[in-house]
Amino acid sequence: MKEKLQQIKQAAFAELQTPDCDTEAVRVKYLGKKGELTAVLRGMGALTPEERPVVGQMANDVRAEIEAALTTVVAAAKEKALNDRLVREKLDVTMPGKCERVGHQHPLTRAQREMEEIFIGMGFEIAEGPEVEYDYYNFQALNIPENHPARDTQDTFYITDKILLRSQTSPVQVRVMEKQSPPIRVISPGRVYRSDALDATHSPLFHQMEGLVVDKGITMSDLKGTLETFARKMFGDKTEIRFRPHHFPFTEPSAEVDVSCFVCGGKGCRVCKGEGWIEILGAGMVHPFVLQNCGIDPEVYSGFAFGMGLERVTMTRYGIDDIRLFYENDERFLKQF
Ligand code: 2NM
Repeated sequence: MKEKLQQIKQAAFAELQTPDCDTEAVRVKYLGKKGELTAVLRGMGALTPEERPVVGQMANDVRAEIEAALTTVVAAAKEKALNDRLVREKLDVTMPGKCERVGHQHPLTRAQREMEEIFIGMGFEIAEGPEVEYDYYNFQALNIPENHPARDTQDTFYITDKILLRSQTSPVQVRVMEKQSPPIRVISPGRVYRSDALDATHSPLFHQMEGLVVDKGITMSDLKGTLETFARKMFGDKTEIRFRPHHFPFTEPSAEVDVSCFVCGGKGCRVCKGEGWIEILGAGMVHPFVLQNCGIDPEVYSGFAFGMGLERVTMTRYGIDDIRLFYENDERFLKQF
């Protein structure tokens, strides 16, 4: 029996020394309820009374030694696992950080936000509406009946006979006039569409900002004052504006509006092509028919409206010579703003 105990101890120690030894299995196999050491203790009944305490003591010693060895091996395994992890997850806190690349607003978005701020400062509200519009709102309500020549210059994309992609943001203002009664002060920025081939100055999708004011006693001088204030905030305090007679079906009288060149101040340079003036806006007094179409009595109320292309304003401002640059998302272009 003593030899058996020595064998158990040696076998247990040998197993504990094998690499990646399953310590729990060793514990069960040798020290468990059905383990080898327990089996020896069960057989002690066959011993003489003199032998019993000796063998019992020895069995206890063997158990203690195996337990001690187990504890050592388990502790060593834990430490090795921790060391492995520390090596694997090594972190050099002195390394330079990774720099996140921060984006910024697109030049068109910036121009739009800037204009919005200027008009909000003058008491305007922002109005939005659908890009897919009824022919009625885009043309008819604006005094452009079927077969009107303005339908050619504003040729757009048709979804059906009666539904199209808006060619201007004025339909938004028609919707505002239908819903609200004066006083009305809104701007409507947004995407518009024209059936134009893409080249350096044309795009089938571009952006407009239109404005509308309707109230009792609104006159052309309100229009001039509003646009002058806008132009000076947008292009500089010294900017002058100039009205030239024009024709739009939805305004009467109508004008094209120039701003004095913000580069040369009016002397004539490359940016204004020697003119001293840069055309940026269309404007006029809302046609009585348009007011009437929207349920506003033109005998009581009058209004002015204006519209400009965001691309055009932004191109002039930054000296951009090709409209396509706005839509290509080439970082070499976008980074410059
Ligand atoms: C322009 C030029 C002139 C305009 C007219 C209207 C409405 F809805 F009130 F009739 N909204 N915008 C207008 C007038 C737009 O863009 C060059």
